Amino acid sequence: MSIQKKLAAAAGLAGLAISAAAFGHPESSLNLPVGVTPISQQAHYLHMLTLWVCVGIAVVVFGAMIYSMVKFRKSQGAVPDTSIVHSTKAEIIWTIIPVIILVALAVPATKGLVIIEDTRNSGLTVKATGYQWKWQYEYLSQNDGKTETPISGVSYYSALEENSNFTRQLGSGLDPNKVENYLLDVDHPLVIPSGVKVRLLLTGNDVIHAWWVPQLGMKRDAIPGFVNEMWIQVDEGKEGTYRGQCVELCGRDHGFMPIVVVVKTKQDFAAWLAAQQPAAATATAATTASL
Ligand SMILES: [Cu+2]
Repeated sequence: MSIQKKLAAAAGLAGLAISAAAFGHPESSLNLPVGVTPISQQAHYLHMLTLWVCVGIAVVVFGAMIYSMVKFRKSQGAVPDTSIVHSTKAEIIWTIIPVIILVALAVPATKGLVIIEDTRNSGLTVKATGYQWKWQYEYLSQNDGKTETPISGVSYYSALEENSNFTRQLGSGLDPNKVENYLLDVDHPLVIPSGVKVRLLLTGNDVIHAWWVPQLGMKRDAIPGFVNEMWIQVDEGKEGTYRGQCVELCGRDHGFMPIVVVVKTKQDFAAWLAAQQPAAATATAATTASL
């Protein structure tokens, strides 16, 4: 076997291995994650549906091309065809079929978009503000389906965790490989309950940032002067820690403002929120007293 053929075979095998890894493993870094919210699962479903439609089209188109090139090659005495070129019937068929495929894909895609934009009937509203280079989370209100209850004084900054921060400094002499969740950990994560529709209001205080946690399926810009909104609802039983990053190039330390979301059960979240409020109330009282 020539070197070229060996290289081609090796490349083919590597490609197959990568494809198998990408599609066979649920947490593959090459494929879109399935995620833990209805939106992320819907996005994954649409992504895979479109992928397999594209694979089907590629098989048909490239199959016909390769078959035609091999079967009707000049050395076999093939002569140019005159029936398909400028055939109105053929042109109508190859226009209508792609239109049907696109419309068929647009229906589930539009349904998904409508769901993504529907932030009504949320159980918790949190405002996230992007700063150079950290996030601020402010818990605004809770809704039990009947009444909207304001949450007072629960607001905090979420910045890069200090081990990552020390290690990242030029000439720190520290080994990033020894820092757990290097550059993907914060001092105060966003805490939300599972099984509750959480509405997130997004804005920026200086430049444009963007909030993205892949497992939650949502990414949206945080723009100064505007309030964007989105919602996330983590499935019950999927409590845990989910990580993301600012995904808008927002300046020198853009790579150092990660996002961490801790999802707790409804009961644990209620306890956490109650624990935050006395501290917030004390801090407010102290500020007022000092004025
Ligand atoms: Cu940013």
